Amino acid sequence: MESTMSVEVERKFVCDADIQKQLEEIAVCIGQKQFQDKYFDTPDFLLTLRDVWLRCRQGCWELKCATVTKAEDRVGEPQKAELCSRYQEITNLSQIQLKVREVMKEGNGEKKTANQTHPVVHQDTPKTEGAKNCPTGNESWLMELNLVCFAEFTTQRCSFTFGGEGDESGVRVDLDQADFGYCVGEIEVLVPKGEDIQSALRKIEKTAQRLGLSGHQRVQGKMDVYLQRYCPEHYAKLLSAHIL
Ligand code: V4E
Repeated sequence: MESTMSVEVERKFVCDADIQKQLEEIAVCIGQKQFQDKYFDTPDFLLTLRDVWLRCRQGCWELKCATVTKAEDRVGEPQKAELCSRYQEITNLSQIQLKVREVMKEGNGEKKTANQTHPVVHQDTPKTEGAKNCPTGNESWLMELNLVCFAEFTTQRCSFTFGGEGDESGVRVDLDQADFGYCVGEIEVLVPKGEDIQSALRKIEKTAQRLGLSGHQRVQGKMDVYLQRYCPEHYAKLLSAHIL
């Protein structure tokens, strides 16, 4: 049975035409695709303020949960770790619902949220074509848990891998272009739950060196830019909580 839990270790980088050209020379393009993401949270951001990200991508539910806090991430090899994010990924809907309830229960210990009616503040969000099998946001479990869609965008993705068994085996590089006009690259390794993260961090570092990525600055992801532009209140709260 395919595992529905793994840890995604990734490093984002600034994507430009040179990197794309370089990847075409040293890696294998494994395809291009377009997908629409819808992200859900309570109106008072119970999930994302705990670094938990619920999304529906082309009809498939996924939950990403931070495996370490930002402070823990600075212990050990700080530079390498800070550039790389690690999130547990859950793709089984029952497990997702269980985890979401668990996170909300913890959150509700601090604050009662059920039936709150604060509007989610959006500023002229871009219009994307709806994917046929994506939920409309009124599925019963979403309503029961007071979950609403706070971000929706479409991405064009070009993916690359490196052949062989060497330092770059299992490494994937994605070049993403979001429909609201932001491009970002990601070097990522998917680690089955319980397996060695350090090896993934080393592989990412090697790949970054090979691509000539010298910057030590954290690069914004699509969600950072989306929230900054269209949901400034939500963005400010995540910044204050050191989530972004
Ligand atoms: C915003 C966020 C998450 C949602 C997914 O973000 P990301 O991995 O950037 O999206 P995408 O489309 O590349 O997903 P993939 O196809 O790789 O599964 S999960 C965690 N965050 C917060 C976050 C953060 N704190 N720091 C960094 C560098 N990225 C994301």
